[in-house]
Amino acid sequence: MLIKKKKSFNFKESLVTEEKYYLNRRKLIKGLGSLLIFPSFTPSILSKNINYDITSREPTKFEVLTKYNNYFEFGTSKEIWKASQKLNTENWKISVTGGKYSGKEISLDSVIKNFQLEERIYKFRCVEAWSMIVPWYGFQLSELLKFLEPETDTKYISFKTFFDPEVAFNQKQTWYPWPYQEIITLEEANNPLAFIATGLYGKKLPNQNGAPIRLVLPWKYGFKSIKSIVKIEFLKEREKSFWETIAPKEYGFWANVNPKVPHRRWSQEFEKDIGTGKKYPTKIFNGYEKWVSYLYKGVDSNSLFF
Ligand SMILES: Nc1nc2c(c(=O)[nH]1)N[C@H]1C(S)=C(S)[C@@H](COP(=O)(O)O)O[C@H]1N2
Ligand SMILES: [Mo]
Repeated sequence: MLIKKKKSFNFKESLVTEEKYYLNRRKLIKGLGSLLIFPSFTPSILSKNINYDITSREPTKFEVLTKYNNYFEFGTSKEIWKASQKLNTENWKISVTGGKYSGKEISLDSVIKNFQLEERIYKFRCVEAWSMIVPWYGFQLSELLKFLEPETDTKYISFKTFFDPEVAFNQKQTWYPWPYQEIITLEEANNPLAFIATGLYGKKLPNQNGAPIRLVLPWKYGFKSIKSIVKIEFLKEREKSFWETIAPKEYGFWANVNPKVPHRRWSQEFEKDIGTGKKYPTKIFNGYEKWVSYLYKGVDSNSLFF
């Protein structure tokens, strides 16, 4: 798989770009096909994310992406965007257990400098049967792993969100197993699709979307894509995630998108685009099968989804 990367990412330019620019650029990319040489005047971000763009659906509008969210720390409704503004994302630190930086706190700003930011337009599918098309930017999770140098016998990687009930009022609900935690295998984490987002639509990630740093795993149900990460741990054994602890039969460890395995309370055969309201058939691995199916060879297909 070819991903063209350029040394410099014109960050300032992307910050001032408008939604329309993204829409038009995407048309341009689609129209020209994947083996194209970009003319020299093309901004550098144009050379990114061609290969993983699997949908012809238009990116969901910024207004929609940022006003319809799941972020349980700030409440159980979709309207948490205001409440989430209380989170201070300045001077963000991530503590690491395992690998080269074990026991240390690393500053997000200093880590990000080591990576090339790139844009990825991904389809994002929530287990609640809605979906959206998001122009994320950030870097490949595998880059971060290279930087963190986990021990060679690492099997799983765990991510945790902050715990601060003073900031996120729903964390006062003590029956939830806070903090939010998600775990994936190291092999999954090294898949080129696994992405760390620090922004969307060329803008810094809004708080409600998981600022300042979140995971994006487009072939899995949305709950695996954990927001506002403060802790990364390299594990030799699997632990239970947040949702697996709450309802293991509904939100399993693998959580790979699969139209054939219904949620206990609804079908997963279709999904509704939150921007247009249109319904689409759900695709296995959310349409990313050709990049990820090798990860699950020899695994009982039903066990993948809960
Ligand atoms: N920390 C944390 N991360 C989270 C969640 C959450 O409640 N808390 N919700 C998950 C779910 S269920 C979904 S569908 C997506 C929603 O991402 P979005 O609000 O950017 O669309 O975030 C996921 N990551
Ligand atoms: Mo979700």
